[in-house]
Amino acid sequence: MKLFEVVLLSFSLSGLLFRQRKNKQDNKDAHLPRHVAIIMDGNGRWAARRRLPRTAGHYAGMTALRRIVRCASELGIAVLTVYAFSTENWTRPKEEVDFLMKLPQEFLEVDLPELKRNNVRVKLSGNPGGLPSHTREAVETAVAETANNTGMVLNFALNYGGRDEIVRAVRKIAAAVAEGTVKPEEIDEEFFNKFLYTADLPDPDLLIRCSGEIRLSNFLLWQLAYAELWFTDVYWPDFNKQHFMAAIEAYRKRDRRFGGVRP
Ligand code: V0D
Repeated sequence: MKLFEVVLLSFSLSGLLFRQRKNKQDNKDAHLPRHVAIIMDGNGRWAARRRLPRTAGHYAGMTALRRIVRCASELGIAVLTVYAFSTENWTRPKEEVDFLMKLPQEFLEVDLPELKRNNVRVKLSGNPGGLPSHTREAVETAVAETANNTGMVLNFALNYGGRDEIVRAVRKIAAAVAEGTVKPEEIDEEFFNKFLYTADLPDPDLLIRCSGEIRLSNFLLWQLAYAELWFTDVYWPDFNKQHFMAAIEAYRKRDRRFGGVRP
């Protein structure tokens, strides 16, 4: 992005920010996405480029996450979902997995007071059963301590897989049908949605993926059905407010063109 573009974008978005601050609920006119989902990719490559261990990339990724959480919350985004750890990530070297599993504790020790001050509600999407107890307990504490907050939902996709989520939903519904409490005719999209981790959330309007990969990688397969997709070559640890705002701005332009004809 060229300097003048950054300056221009900052101006147009500071106007947006001002409007948002006045009325956080009413973000319809600004065409802001209600729900933004992010695949925080490129931490390992960022580190390799600096001849650093991959763990240093993950750590730098956490700093980037802090930045974007602040920015999204200030803008008045209702839900921010971040892909922190997939069901496939267990195949990584044990040392790397062990390091990653310590990050929720670290993040929350540092950030929970600020998240609380900013009225952010922490949520987990994924299978908590497979997590080490120290990781699960850290996340569960954060979820419990922010349960009554009414501001932005910060949704961590942790031990999450899109197909796994769908299979779990099918299993629960099949059991209910077998038991006779649900009739097959009752199963429609709205009904099915209630069995997903994200049952209480609107679908993402915008998906951001960093680091040049143009894939979904098993992320929110059901929920992303109508999302705008935005890709960038920037590695996640380098992802900043300007990049985030460029993605939001691209969404706003596309959304305006669709007007009222979107589902
Ligand atoms: C590493 C970049 C925060 C992506 C961000 C266990 C990869 C930093 C959390 C976190 C990770 C999760 C739950 C929670 C609070 C914080 C986190 C993981 C990886 C995987 F309640 N960053 N972060 N979790 N990285």
